[in-house]
Amino acid sequence: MATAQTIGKEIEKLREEIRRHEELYYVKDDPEISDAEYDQLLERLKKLEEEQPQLITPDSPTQRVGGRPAEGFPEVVHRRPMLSLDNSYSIEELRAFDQRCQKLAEGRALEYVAELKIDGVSISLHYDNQILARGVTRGDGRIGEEVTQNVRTIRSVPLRLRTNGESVSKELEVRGEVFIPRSVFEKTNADREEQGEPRFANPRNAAAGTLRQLDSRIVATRKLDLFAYDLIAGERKPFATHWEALNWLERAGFRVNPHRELCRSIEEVIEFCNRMETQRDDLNYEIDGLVVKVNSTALQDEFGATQKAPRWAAAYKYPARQATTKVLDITVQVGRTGALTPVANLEPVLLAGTTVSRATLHNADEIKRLGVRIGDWVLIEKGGEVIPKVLKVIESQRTGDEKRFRMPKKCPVCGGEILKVEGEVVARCVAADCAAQLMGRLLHFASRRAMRIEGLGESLVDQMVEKKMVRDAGDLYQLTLEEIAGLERMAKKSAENLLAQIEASKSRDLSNLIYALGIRHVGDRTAAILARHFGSLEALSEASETALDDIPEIGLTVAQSVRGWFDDAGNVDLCRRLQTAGVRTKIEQTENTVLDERFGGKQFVLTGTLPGYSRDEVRAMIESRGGRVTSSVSKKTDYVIAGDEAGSKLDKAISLGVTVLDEAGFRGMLG
Ligand code: 0OX
Repeated sequence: MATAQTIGKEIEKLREEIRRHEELYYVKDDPEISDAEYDQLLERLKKLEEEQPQLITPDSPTQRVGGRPAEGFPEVVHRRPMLSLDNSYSIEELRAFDQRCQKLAEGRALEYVAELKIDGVSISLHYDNQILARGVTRGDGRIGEEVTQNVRTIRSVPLRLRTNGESVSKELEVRGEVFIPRSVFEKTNADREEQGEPRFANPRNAAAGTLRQLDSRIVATRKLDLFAYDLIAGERKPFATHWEALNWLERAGFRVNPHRELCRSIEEVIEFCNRMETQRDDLNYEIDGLVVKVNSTALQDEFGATQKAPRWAAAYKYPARQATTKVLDITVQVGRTGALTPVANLEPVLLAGTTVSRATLHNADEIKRLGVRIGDWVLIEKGGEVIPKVLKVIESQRTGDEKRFRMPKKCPVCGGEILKVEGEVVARCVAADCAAQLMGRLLHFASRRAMRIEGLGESLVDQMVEKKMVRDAGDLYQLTLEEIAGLERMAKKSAENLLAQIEASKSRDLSNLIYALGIRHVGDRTAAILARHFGSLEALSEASETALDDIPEIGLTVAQSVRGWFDDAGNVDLCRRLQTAGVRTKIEQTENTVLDERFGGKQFVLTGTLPGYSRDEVRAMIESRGGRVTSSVSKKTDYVIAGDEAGSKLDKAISLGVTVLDEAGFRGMLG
């Protein structure tokens, strides 16, 4: 029998454990357990405290809304606390939420708004006279951190609200969820790995970590995004319904998640919930459930809140997409840069509707951290990345027959040397003639954002490399119809189509070609900047490291990488053969000169000084992207870039409703 004393001991132990995980999660952005496991610990603590309410202390993790703010940014007290949500884990619990609301409504008609629960971090945005004044993180719900500069880099946060002639309150607060799109999350982690930094565990940690970056230029590169979900004017809600508030937010210039529904009963909410669960993987952001809110703001006020959460809203959490299975083997893949990625080959298991037989182990450090061995039972999770990841080893299932895994000393594909640079976590095959690297390079060359050679997929490239038909991308342009038609599963018609695709790829833009070369650290945007700056492959190949580093958007890492690539005789030969084959290597008059649609055809006015740039530099950056710089502000002006000691042009811009960017905003726009 559990006595009050033994329960007391368990409570203390649980609190300690939860506090430790909260610190890992909220302060260090480096959780050790899954959310579901954390929720279980907290639920257990709540249950024990309910049994022994006299043991509840104000410092118990059940008595606060969330984690505490990290150091480094000024603290701000939220005027209205940013409450968290009560979680439901089953449809029955959702119905119970409805029952509670029905009771509180005392017979009055109830409507609900069902929204997606974006797996990001909540933020509060303050607008004074329609201008963004402050962005504050949720923090512990009562006190957050001021991260205005970082928020400004989020493109979907309007710096000025559009009022469309409606009168609006002088002080408005917009709340929303900051998140990192899946595609950006994957790239961010790949970059971090390359720089020898630890991977973010999930998109939410990536968003939280990014928002707390002290350098807003780094934030700008991460492409955070925001969905707005709440509107407050002073202390009150300005609209009669939440639905109207969401629509107003959209009109004011915010991104409001399009997957939302006005429901007349809880059954309609449940239907929405089931429908969205099947669409979950098609979204470019992570969701972990949905949020149901009472639509009438008068009823919201009436229902009020508990210490922790409003009574008029609830979160429904989708079941965790986790499964346990056995690691049959660990193999190593070699990518186009020679990077070795260990992969767990799993006993096939059904996970969120698909059969999973592989999970990434990322790198040797990750294997060490997890302690995973061949033959282990592991917990895997399907999260923001394309392939599932191993969360942890279930040590209690070990038999003693498990085998430790060691990263190979030689490349598993070509037998070549492997190099691990001090401070980097990734080991690479450095052999120049590695077939796996060549395959990766060719697939990258043919990919959509590069030379877009449709039909040149894995199986064909594999055969071409195997038969030594191609040694580099230049050889693709020497292939004959007979050679292509001679490959397995290649009908004459398909061979003709592929040849036509290869021919068509010769006239892609210079920026596509530069990206296609696969130079490390040169993504498609950097490639576009280089193309515009140098105008030809030849000029780029001759650029010194200093000349490259002098380009405002190019850093030293990229400059060194580009120079190093062109210093390699094999690469110079590849460029020469591409040119001889008739591949376009110059910017042509006909080439799309608008690099970025945000600048193309837009009118800019500069006022004041930007400490990071000279006026001429700012002008050049705008014009090279297809924008125009004019001297006076008018209704036709699209953006005013206001630096230090901005003059009357800023006042005029504000009075005319023209979007105003400061230096951080401008950098954000440059990407
Ligand atoms: C989300 C999300 C979070 C306002 C009332 C209680 C919580 N993660 O997408 N919070 C809310 O609502 C607040 N809505 C959401 N959609």
